[in-house]
Amino acid sequence: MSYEEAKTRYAAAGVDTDAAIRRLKEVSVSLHCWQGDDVRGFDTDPDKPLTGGIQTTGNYPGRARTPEELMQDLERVITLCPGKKKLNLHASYAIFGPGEYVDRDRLEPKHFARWVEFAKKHGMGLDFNPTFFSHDKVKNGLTLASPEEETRKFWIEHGKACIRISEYFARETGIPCVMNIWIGDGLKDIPADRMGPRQRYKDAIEQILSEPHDPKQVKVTVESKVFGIGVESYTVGSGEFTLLFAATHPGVLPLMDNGHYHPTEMVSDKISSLLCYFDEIALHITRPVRWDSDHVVLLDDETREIAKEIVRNGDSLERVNIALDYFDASINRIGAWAVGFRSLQKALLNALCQPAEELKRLQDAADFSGLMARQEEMKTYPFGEVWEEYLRVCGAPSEYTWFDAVRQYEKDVLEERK
Ligand code: RNT
Ligand code: ZN
Repeated sequence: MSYEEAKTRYAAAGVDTDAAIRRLKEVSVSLHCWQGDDVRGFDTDPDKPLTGGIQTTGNYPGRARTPEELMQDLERVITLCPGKKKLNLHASYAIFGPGEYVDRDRLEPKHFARWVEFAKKHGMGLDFNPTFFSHDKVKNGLTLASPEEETRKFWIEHGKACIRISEYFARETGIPCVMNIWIGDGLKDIPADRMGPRQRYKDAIEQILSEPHDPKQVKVTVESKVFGIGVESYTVGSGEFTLLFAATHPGVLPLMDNGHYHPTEMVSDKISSLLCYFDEIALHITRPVRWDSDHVVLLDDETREIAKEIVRNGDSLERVNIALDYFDASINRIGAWAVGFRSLQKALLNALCQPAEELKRLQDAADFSGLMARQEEMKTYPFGEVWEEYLRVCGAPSEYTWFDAVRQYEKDVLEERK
């Protein structure tokens, strides 16, 4: 079947596939830098353990070890992925000059100048994350919620430095920067004091926010979590905590990571609730397998459903800041990166190719058998041809051949990294 035939088939269902393709081309998805090097970064010893309750598993050869290697890999990934991208950086990816080093509380825009150059070269905006993990000053698993004044102060200064860097990103690229606050602070076992750490965390974020910034340019988000490895009993930044923090602090947006909820809780069901109250929200799209394992995003049911919720309801697409968050060290990292990005693009394109108005009408008319049948019919529409057309329009490689480039890159570049 050709694209023209697929288009006609969709048109008969009331779906304009050309319009869907045009629409998706304008949607930016934030590509996380940390899939390329197993979340190690460059500012501390890369062999230091990853802390904060997150974990990368696997030892596939070819990990990026330097900023140059990471940029080289990112360039490869970018060419494999259709659609508009932002680059999502962590503060731990600061690039120092020879002999230069400053701790995280002293980071400056200049330490990210090469990333700005990279983003400009690729016409991308930049998003940012303070890095509250994998560092000596994580004390007893705590950062912003630590009972030690000095520890807290260090991390507050880090947060403020990151606001200044985010402002710089927005200014330089002309695209607003989403700055996400996530801390892994928590306790392994039953706490005696649940309130104290939360009060300290609240106060610490407020201090970070006191750093002058334009909330239209630097969009501060707070990410919740249910539990982390080694901190199973208590998480300071729980769902209620972060959602209410965002709700009570103008300009702050909630960020939902779909690995951060109990297994039967679905982020796809939460998006519309949050959009009833917030002008904008943010997402980390990942694939939790039994826990927050951060497996590579696939075109699975929940990813499709999240995508439908993002594109539904008129202006929702403008109000959701979409980012990816996964890290798999057990397979070719370039392939992992691109499979995740391409899968999300497929889910979004598929969502844009649904007869949304008709489906809503069926629901409102209580025609539930019709609704079920129609939704099932749409699953076997010739979506593959629409996807191919989108890839063509974006100049990205076809679904039938794209992985050859990954194999070739592995041979030419990754295998050389010994
Ligand atoms: C951890 C959070 C957080 C991190 C990144 C590296 O559970 O999901 O977003 O994955 O900041
Ligand atoms: Zn996340």
